[in-house]
Amino acid sequence: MTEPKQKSDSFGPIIGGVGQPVIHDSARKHVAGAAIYIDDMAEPPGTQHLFLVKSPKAHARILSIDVSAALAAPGVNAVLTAADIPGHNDISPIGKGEPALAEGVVEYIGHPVAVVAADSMAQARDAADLVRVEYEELPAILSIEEALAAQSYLLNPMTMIRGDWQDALDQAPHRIKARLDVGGQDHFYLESHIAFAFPGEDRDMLVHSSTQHPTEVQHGVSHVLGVPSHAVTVECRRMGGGFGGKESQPTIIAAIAALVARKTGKPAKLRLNRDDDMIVTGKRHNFLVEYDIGFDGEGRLLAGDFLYAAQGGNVADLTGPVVTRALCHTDNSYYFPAIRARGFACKTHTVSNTAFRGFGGPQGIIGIEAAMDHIARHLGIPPEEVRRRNYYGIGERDHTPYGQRVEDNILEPLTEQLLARAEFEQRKAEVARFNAQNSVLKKGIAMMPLKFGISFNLPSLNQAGALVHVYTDGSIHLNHGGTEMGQGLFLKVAQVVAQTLQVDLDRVKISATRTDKVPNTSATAASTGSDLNGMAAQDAALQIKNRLTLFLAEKHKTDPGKVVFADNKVTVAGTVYDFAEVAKLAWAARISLSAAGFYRTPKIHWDLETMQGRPFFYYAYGAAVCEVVIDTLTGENRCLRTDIIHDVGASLNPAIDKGQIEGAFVQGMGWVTMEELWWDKSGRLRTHAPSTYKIPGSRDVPPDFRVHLLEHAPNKENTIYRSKAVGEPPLMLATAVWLALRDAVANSADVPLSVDLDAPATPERILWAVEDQRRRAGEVA
Ligand code: MTE
Ligand code: LUZ
Ligand code: MOS
Repeated sequence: MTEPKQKSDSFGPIIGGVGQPVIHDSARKHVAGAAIYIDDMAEPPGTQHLFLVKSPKAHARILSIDVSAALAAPGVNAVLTAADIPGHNDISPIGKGEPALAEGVVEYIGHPVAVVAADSMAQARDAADLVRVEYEELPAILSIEEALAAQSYLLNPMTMIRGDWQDALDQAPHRIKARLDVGGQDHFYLESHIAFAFPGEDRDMLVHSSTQHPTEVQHGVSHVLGVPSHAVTVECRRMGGGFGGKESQPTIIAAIAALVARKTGKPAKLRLNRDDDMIVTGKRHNFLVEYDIGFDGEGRLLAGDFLYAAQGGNVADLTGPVVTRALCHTDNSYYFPAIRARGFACKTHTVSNTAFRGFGGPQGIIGIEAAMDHIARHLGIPPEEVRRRNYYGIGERDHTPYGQRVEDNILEPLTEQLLARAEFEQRKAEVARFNAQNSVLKKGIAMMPLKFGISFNLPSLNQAGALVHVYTDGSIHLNHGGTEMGQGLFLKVAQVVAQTLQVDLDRVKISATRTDKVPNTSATAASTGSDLNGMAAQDAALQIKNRLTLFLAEKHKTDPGKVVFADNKVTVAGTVYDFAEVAKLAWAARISLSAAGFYRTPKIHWDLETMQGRPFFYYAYGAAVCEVVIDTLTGENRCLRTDIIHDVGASLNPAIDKGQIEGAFVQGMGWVTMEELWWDKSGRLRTHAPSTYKIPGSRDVPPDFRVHLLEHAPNKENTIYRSKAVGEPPLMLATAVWLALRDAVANSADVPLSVDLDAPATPERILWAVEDQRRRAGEVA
């Protein structure tokens, strides 16, 4: 990585332009503790600190709420419930009927019932215990199986069909059926949910929210307060991580903070502690996956019938689009001549699950990867070979189950490169040798490809705006609809503006996302932040550049084509201006130096009913090889080496992109190996702190970790500087760790057999799988 350097006077490339590996704009502030997060903001006198009163029942009717004892407690200024909401108690992102505070019924353990506002957090927390709520318990549905049996759904079941799948299945020479349980995942961002609301004059409200989606927070607050959108301003400078957990969930937190601010007339801050964050807010959906697949003797897919059932929790939230994306990734990189895929959004009395990096894609992909592994072991063909035989073709065998053609397929050359770099064949032989010599430790190795669709599955969300001002000293203010959660979006967009106006990066001021600067934005999600906001910012910068160009051409009585922006200067007819001089001259000539930019993704369309269309502008590709070792006596395991080649098109910032790939992979590894959410029989989450919920630490990172960006691979579609989205896709490459663990389990028995291992592959599950493997091998032998 490079830091913007002092540069010489000679003409050259700008510092910090597109493609340069510039460090994150806040990197130093992050490590020095100088970056300001919402909880670091100075608190005005009178600030109210909030604590939630939460349901102890999974499903119950609220008979009465008595707040009198809590109200009388020291420091307490208000105790509010749904009855105090002046507007509508609804913060749904898509549908209807998702209350900010429980009303009439509670639907999960942790459901916010009331909020206590006090002079300190400790006082609010103590008083929360004094709120008396009477419940009448109702029957609860706590699992996917129970929901399927009761047909308890949040949305109508979805079906995606291509070809005569039933006939093709019946005719197939080989057929296997299996079922896979796929666990959820807590986001575990370092900064938990927080909102700080400031009441203004009239009925105005300014809310600082840790959110990926300021516009949705604005809508939620405006609904709950019963005021127009123009009365609510939402600001977010940065999040301490979001990972999808702050796509829809911040609205609840912000609406409650704003409600208190309105009722008390004082600033109000709601910050969830770690336990409350894990108990009160949604996670990655756990899925039940069933597959029934038909294939030929070479392992080529002929047909598939897939069922994806997601645990949605108490309300729909984003479960519909998550299941849609799972269905759109049933294929991963593989061609299905015929297929049916069904999706179920199950309603359960558990916390509402939500977006999480990959957004259903990981659950879709792990299903087909389990099936690939299954086919390979059934036929005795190497799994990587079965995978490659099923890759989408070029110009043929290129239709996805949802009707989009795979036009930018680079799977085969990418795989070739990876297998060579990873010395795959040689290491596979070494793994076999190791296993022949060791009875307790067993190794496994696996390769998997990845194809991930880029764009929100809902076409209307693929739009963005930006606002650029040039000041007369040549400095530039940049604002756009995207939010910063550590992924480097602000930096990438600033690089785009620097590149477009040909000025050094340090001339561009990165500023907090605000709903009054750029309105009606989409969530920063679906990895589209730089694709969308980069284009919108470029549009704004180009408008200003064009005005400056016309102004100078006229001034010098020459052709606009003769005006050249390069290296902080503008050259026209032999005269060289500093960029700042041009800004000052243009101002004096009364030329506007401010512009609003806009972008919408072309080519995409989607039919919700038939589940056919072109939902994705393009695909991001990648592949990974992982080698693991397991201890067959304890189930303990370790990823020893990982090789990745990932496709980011022409990278906007290779340092940031590499960091995204490494981070996503390790987060994915946590999902498939160690992060286990565990609810007890009453529906209470028992893993709600780092003491019981294990995320990967620095020593879980593969000791030999080789990440490469695919080179010379500009996006074939016209994206911002031909780059590709990177935020989510590499998470799914961690499925290769899980596949390698399955390989190690298979290798723990003398007879080659298919493996039965769910996700996450915790030490217990690996141990059971090894025992199961050896037992079945014994039966066969
Ligand atoms: N990287 C960091 N450091 N922190 C995050 O919260 N979120 C991920 C990914 N990378 C995240 C991250 C998710 S879920 C998405 S959708 C993308 O970043 C969003 O940002 P982008 O569209 O700018 O890539
Ligand atoms: N679709 C999608 C969405 O593919 N990714 C998302 O993050 C998303 N969010 C909301 C609605 N649809
Ligand atoms: Mo990312 S799950 O799309 O916020």
